Amino acid sequence: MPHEIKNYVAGQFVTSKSSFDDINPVDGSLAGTVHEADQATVDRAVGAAREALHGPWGSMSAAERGVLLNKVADGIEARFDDFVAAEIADTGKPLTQARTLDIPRGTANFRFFANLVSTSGTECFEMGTPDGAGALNYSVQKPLGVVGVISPWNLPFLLLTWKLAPALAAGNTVIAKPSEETPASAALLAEVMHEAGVPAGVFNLVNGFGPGSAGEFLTTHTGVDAITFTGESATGSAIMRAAADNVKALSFELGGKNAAIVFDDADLDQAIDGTVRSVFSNCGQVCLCSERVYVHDSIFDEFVSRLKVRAEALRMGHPEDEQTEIGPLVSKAHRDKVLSYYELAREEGANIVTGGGIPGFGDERDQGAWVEPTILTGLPESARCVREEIFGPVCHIAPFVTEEQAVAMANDSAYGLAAAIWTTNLSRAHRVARQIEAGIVWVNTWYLRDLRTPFGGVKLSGIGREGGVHSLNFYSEPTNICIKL
Ligand code: NAD
Ligand code: 6OD
Repeated sequence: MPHEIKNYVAGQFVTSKSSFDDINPVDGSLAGTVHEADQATVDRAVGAAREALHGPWGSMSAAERGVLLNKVADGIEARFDDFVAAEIADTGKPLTQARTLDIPRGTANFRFFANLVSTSGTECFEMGTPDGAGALNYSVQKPLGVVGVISPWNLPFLLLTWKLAPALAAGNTVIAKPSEETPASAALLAEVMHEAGVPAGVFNLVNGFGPGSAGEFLTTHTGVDAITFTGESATGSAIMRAAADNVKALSFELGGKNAAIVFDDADLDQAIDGTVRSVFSNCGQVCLCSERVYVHDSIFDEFVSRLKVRAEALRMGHPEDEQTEIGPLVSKAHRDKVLSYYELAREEGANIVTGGGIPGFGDERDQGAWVEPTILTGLPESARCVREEIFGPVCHIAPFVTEEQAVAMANDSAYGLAAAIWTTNLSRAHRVARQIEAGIVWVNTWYLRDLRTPFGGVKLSGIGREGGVHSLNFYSEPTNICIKL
């Protein structure tokens, strides 16, 4: 039964005149109808958020906000299966992944920042003065104000809550705009916020698109103090321009074209397992996925043929099937983009080791957004398929001979989000990791997360860092108070 998704403004669920379809990418069926927020709805949300800054929310201590956010986490846990079902209906991702990663991380995000903010303090400096009496400097940490949270479709609930939780923990009020492709889990979250007793106006939800819709209304709104955004680098540029007029604070987690380097001293079983995960997880739709794999010349052929066997063995299936390892892409529009890169790879002279097309099922899934896991070799480093983010289940594998060459190839990118290094040589691991131009470097693992660590990218991959105190530092700012004694 398709669901109806409303906006949530000033503590009320509101409809609008215009709506759009929420499509299930497994088979192209209608998952729901979404009310698109117009300018007036966004204006009301901004007004409610500003008012709430000065209401009960503004006078709560960090510890009291923490209690409320832990209640939100309890509410997500109580409706765990509903959240899993919503995430699957929007994305087609395997149930096993939604159950073990997406939804548990949403809960963990709230608990982690609720607890962190409750135990955070500020700095204090005693200073000398000419009269010998001295002075005391201390700072009070204040929220930024009204924060617009704009999130993408690939890990919808994980990435939305990764921003919402610290923004709220730090005392801001928020207006969330989830991706138009994946609005369902955010709508459930609005219900949980409501039931948990989060004061009206503290959390608002507006649905819609980017340009000419809720996204642009938020980024150009003079009542919004900050924008936190995860999505494509080109969208980041557009938001930066839109937000420039009233100098909003910006936090950007953007695209990637991540490298993996497999040295000849790697534990090959471990490197292959890890590369299967880092290339094909979530059907390649994780910003951290490896799209460029560099393998030492002496193990290149063995690596390629073993990865091919593993890619071809990935079980494509219905998300609800516990055996399923890989689902469809998020939409047919995104599939067109990924397929256009498969075509471009052929034009650029790639060797298609496996995949390169659309799987045939002979059932309703033929109406969905499926593509084959794909491995490419043989392209020059200048090829567009090696330089541009594809964001699908695909990688290009190239050989290298020296460590210096591997580092240079990995760094030869406009992006700099994450990298994975596979080696058993400890000195090499340290030496190479610090030379890589990326915000995150994993050694002998991939996507292993500690929520306290800095998360973000360099170059086109973003501005700033999220995680632990880095998030709290973005979502709040200190006022220094100097007291002459
Ligand atoms: P996208 O940039 O198309 O959309 C992201 C969000 O921005 C959506 O909510 C969309 O409606 C909104 N938006 C689009 N144009 C806008 C505009 N002009 N003004 C305001 N809002 C606008 O990204 P996507 O396709 O949803 O997500 C995939 C991209 O996100 C990939 O590039 C991926 O690498 C990146 N990503 C990065 C990270 C990270 O942590 N660095 C994490 C996840 C995804
Ligand atoms: O795990 C996280 O905290 C995080 N921000 C993951 C981002 C994944 C990108 O698709």
